[in-house]
Amino acid sequence: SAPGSALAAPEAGRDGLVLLRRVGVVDPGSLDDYRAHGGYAALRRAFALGPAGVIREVTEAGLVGRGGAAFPTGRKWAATAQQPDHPHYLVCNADESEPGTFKDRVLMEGDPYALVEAMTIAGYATGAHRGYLYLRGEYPRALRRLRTAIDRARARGLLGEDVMGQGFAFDIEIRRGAGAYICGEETAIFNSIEGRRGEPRSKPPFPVEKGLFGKPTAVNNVETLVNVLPILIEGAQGYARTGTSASTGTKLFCVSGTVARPGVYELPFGATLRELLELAGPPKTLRAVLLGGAAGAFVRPDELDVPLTFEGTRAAGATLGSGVVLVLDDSVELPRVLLRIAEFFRDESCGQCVPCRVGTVRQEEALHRIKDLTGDAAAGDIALLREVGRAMRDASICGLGQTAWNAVESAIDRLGAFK
Ligand code: L3W
Ligand code: SF4
Repeated sequence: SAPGSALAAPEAGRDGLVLLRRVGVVDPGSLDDYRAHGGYAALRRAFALGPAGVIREVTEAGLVGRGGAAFPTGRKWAATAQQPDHPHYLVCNADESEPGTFKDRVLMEGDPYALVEAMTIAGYATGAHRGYLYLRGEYPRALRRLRTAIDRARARGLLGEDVMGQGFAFDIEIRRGAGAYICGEETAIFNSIEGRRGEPRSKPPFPVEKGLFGKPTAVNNVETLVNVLPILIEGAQGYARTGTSASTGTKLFCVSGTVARPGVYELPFGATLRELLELAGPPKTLRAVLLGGAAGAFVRPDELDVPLTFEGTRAAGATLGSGVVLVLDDSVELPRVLLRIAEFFRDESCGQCVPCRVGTVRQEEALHRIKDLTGDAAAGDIALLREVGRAMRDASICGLGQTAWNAVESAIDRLGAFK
């Protein structure tokens, strides 16, 4: 569809909803109700296509990862499927912990069978017979509903030794996180599942080659997996008609902060930030929007026409990340927000590598000082922030350290913070 058309959000009616279409409609505890609303048609189609056919559809649909990095899902699945080493594993990253992110929770609580079905399809495509669902520890309702969904699917032969009587064995085990942000990093998840400290591993080797237990592993975010259902039902071309050519389909946005109607909104890629804010009820005096979460960047009120696509936000020097849209009005004290972000990264750094372990502490200290200083002293600390930020970005092992300076940098350069 054309960018901006068919805007859809729960508040705006259900037309155009793809990922959220069953949320709030289907009984999340009932497998029969899920089937009555189209459930398990995609898995049936997957068996008709065969594993290579499923990967072809996902690739042609242009699906890219929704955890923030936008890596092509079809390429990840193909790389996993072709590995000679066995067994293969599937891991669903449901450790949703990015500040301001709550979309996967809505999917898991509102439509848990969809994730179970999507994981089964991913396992079939990649040659995995075991899937681990790594769930954020603070999501007790999602845990209950997913447990029930897995048990009921197994009881009906939709998981287990012979899924749908098709001779394919697949089962899902839930593992819970324990509150550490870093355990959402894909290789830290492996360590956590294996019973080790939740610290990231160096990449390469990438998980598709050496992942969980050192075996080929496909890791996908919840929202990414749930997209596979409409792809198989509508076909790659039908799916790709929504969105832009480089960002196909729809995206879930987590809108919070000073808006009248915070919540999860589903929009076709290509809608603008302005259109999203209109749906959520923008503040009268907008100061900035933090796009992409703590690892993201600030957008100014004069930049609201940025298209919400991976390519559009990148061109504007921002990022879509996992879909965080944190709205700040004029009453906000920017230095306090920045300090809160810095504190978060200092707290959540796993401490494994020096640039991040030390850099996140130095960043927080400098922000503390700047808050109380002006003129040359502040300029000196801003120079220090830049130097520390560059070291973290260039030399950290994982995304946490690499992005820990993003928001602060954009506040200084784009919003003129501390002037
Ligand atoms: C095979 C290659 N696989 C890359 C795979 C890689 C991973 C995916 C992305 O996430 C994002 C950041 C923030 N052969 C490959 C390959 N892969 N090259 O592709 O990889 P990568 O390394 O680009 O990113 P990442 O470290 O997985 C970084 C976002 O994460 N973030 C926080 C997100 C939080 C949530 C949440 O709470 N739900 O999503 C913080 O940094 O946007 O872009 O699978 O193995 N040659
Ligand atoms: Fe740990 Fe930070 Fe290094 Fe990542 S960048 S491995 S979180 S210390």
